[in-house]
Amino acid sequence: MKRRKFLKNSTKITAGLVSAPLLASYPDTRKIETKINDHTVETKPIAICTWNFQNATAKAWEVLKNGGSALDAVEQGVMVEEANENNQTVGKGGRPDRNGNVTLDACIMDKDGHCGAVLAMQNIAHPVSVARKVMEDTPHVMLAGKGAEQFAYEKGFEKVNLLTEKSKQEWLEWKKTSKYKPIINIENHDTIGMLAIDKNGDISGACTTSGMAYKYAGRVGDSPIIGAGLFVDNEVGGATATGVGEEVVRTVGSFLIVELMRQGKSPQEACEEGVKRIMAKNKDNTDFQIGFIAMNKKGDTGSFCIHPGFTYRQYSNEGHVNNPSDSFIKR
Ligand code: SD4
Repeated sequence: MKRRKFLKNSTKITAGLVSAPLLASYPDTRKIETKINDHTVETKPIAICTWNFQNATAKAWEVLKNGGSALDAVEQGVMVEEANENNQTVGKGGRPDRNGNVTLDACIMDKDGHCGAVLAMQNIAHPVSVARKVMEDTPHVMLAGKGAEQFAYEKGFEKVNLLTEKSKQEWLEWKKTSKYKPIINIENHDTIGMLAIDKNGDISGACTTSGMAYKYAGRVGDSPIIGAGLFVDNEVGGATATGVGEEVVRTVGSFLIVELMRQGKSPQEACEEGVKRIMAKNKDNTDFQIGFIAMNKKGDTGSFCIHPGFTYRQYSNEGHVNNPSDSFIKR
C-alpha cells in the first residue's frame, strides 16, 4: 500500500480490527522470570517496532520463537527494512542528502548496556550489522562517515550503490525548488526502531534510518544516538523513536522514557511524558511528527506521538497487531 494511503487509513485502524490469528505457540512454556535487584519479575517474549513493519517484526519474532536472543532478533528484524528498497527512509532505497548521497545512521544496544553505532555511512546496505560489529569488535561506540565505511569493508561488507533510480529521480525533482520542509507522517518517517525481549527475559533494541530526506551533507539525527533514538536498560525496559531527530536529541528522548519507567511509569505514561517534554520546548511549533514506542521488563508496551497517524507493530505469543498510537494533537 502506498505510504500516503496507508497513513490516511491508519487513523481508522483499531487494535481489534487488525489483530491477526494466534501465532504458533512460543516453544518454551515455562514462566519466564528475571531478577531485578532483589525481586523477581515475570516477563514475556515480544518484539515491537515503529510503524507497521509487519515483515520486520515477523522476522524478529521468528528468531525469538526459535530460542534466539533479543539482540539477534532486533538486528535481523530491522535488516528486513534495510533491504526493502520501497522504504525510502531506511537502507538501500533511502532518500539522499541534498548532494545526492544516501547516508545511513544506525545503532544497536544489548542487555548489558553494550552499544554500537554508525553515523552518516555511505555504500553499505546493512548499517545495523556494522553497528553491531562496532559494539562487539572495537573498543568504541560510534564510527562516522568514511571511517565507518572503511571499517565495514574490513569486516567483509560489500560496497553497494544505495541510491535507487526512484530516489534519484525524486531528488532531482526536489532540486528544482530545493525546499526543505519535512511533511508530517509522509516522506521522512519510515525509520525503524525495534525492541525485543527473549526467552531469558533479556531486552535489546536497534534503530536504523537514512535520516531526513535532502538533509545537509553530514547531518545526523537521533536514530544512531544512544539515549536519543534508542535506549535499553535491561533492568527497566527500552524505548526508541521515529520522527524529526533534532527534537528527539534535544530531550534525549529514549533515555528519558526509560528513566521515567524506572521511576514507576508504565511504557504508555512514559511515552506520553516524553512527547509532552518535547512539546513544552515547542510551544509555537507543532508542525512536525515524532513517535515513541517503549516496553518494560514485563513486556508491557506503549506509544505516543505528536500527530495522529503513527502506529507500531507488535508480535508476541498472543498474536500480532498493529497498534494505533494516541497523539498529543488530536486532529
Ligand atoms: C532522523 N529520526 O534522522 C530520523 C528520521 C525518521 O522516519 O525517524 N524517519 O531524524
